Amino acid sequence: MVSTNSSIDPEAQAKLNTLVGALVVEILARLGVSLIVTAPGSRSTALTLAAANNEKLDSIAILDERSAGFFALGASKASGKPVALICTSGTAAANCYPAVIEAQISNVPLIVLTCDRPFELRNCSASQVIDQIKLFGDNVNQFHEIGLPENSDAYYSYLRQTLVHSVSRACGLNKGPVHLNFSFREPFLCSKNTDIETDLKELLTTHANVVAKIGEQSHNSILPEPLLVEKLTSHSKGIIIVGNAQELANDAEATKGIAKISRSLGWPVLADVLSPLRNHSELFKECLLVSHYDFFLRDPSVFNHLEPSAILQIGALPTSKVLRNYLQTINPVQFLLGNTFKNIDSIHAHSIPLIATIDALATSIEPCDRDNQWIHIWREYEINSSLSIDHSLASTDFDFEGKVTRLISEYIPENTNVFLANSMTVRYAESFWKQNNTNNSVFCNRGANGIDGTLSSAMGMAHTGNPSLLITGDLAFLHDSNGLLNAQSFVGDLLVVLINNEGGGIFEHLPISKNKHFENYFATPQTVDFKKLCNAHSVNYSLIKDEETLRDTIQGIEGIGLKVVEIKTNRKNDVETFLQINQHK
Ligand SMILES: Cc1ncc(C[n+]2csc(CCOP(=O)(O)OP(=O)(O)O)c2C)c(N)n1
Repeated sequence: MVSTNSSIDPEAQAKLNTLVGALVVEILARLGVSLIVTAPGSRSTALTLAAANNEKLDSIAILDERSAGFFALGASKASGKPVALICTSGTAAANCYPAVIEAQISNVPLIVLTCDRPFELRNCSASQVIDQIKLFGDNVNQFHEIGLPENSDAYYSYLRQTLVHSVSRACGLNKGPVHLNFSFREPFLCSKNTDIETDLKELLTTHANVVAKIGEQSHNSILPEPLLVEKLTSHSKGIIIVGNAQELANDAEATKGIAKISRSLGWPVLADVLSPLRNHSELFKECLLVSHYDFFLRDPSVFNHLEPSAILQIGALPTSKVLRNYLQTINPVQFLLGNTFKNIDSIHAHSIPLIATIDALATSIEPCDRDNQWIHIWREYEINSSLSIDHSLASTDFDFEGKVTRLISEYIPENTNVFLANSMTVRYAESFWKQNNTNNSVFCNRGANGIDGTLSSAMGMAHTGNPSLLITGDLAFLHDSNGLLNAQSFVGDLLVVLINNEGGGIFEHLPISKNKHFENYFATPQTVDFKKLCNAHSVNYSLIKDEETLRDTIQGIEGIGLKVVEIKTNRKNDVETFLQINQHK
């Protein structure tokens, strides 16, 4: 046991808090947490200082907890590793909620450490106290109320094993956020004369040892039920739909596994832009990768030629309403491949869960007899659609958002992560993102579809990682303009392509666009001057008006730092152009 005096002695209390904070952070580092995002506050002093002092991991301070939460979320998505978030008590903790929800739906291992008053200061009008017990409800995999620091071997063992349990709940098969609520009694900072180092060394030697880095473990393969494999392979006319499968970004083997399944079954793969597959066209050259389903399935007369008897679905269905309508009309058997026990059937199809990992399914399927005609028909539709879209876009002005998106997919360099904002950004990308062979990963907060936290998520994704590109609408950007506050501590390259159509372009596609209250209550155009906004945050900004400048900017992404490029579009014209292009098939 380390030597501290009575816990009511202020100096001993401060020392105990400091030691406990350091122990927590050290254990997290040893469990595989490599980044901690902190938000300033007094109650969290011990944890924050420990994060700042620990050389085994990276830490970054972010003022706004909502941004901090999304920054941590983006970093965890991109790395596939657990990321921790530390904040103080009160509404600070509540501001992490949107990111927690997104992490829960998207299976992101976010470890939220909120700090709280000790029990004697709760429920008595003490300042900055809210009820933080189970604050995030069922939106976390696990909640732990951590007992007040105590200088005993029993306490330190309890603390270590609670952290082990929490990280394993965050990183297990069903990944997701966990919430630990820590109470700390004042004071938090030791006087300069107190010797911490000797006790800290002893504490870490005795109590920080963990058996393994949970956050870096890969999961075992899960073999599929043979009977279901038999049923799956009995269909010669099938398709594979890979929807929102962002996690494939950190699983190259699974991506190759999908290509192998496709080859073995002889089934084309319809790939949403939210899986990395569209950026791995080379892997699918022996079978077929389809990107333009949203274009050619608009015409129900094609359903007769493209009627599969079975579907293998990986990830939640793509956004495309056109695809959903097609599936509901033909109503084939759907095998829902996954290992998280999540219901990914939002159309209540004639479906059955196929519990397995992709690699295990890939090795369970022997090459089947191919129906070459089946692949040929799909290939014809895919090629013709791509040509038709290119043809239409050639005569379309630069300021059509669909064109900007397609150009980005053509010019983006290899090893660049992409983040797509919600709203029309992700929809235009689904329709216009061209297949390429960059191997790039694509991310989007598609769990809860929020327009909040967009910039911060992208900054988290890009922080100390690959050069990255965010495409965002103006409202999504402004919703999280506090993310710009982190420009100076951000390390990396993030090019923000800001599509400014002066409001919510998505609502132009809805009947409400004809309502007299449309502009004020739905489109809600803002008056912010983006150049001035960027200047105020010392962030690089430029306005782009032509294809060549866009190309040069994108191709020069490495070393760009944080830069915002604004492209002005017209939301009303965009609706018209989008409809016209889709009618030209
Ligand atoms: C947090 C949150 N608030 C509100 C919405 C509803 N919403 C969906 S799209 C949208 C407008 C987004 O506008 P913008 O980012 O400019 O993109 P555009 O529609 O022009 O593509 C709004 C308000 C939401 N999805 N999330």
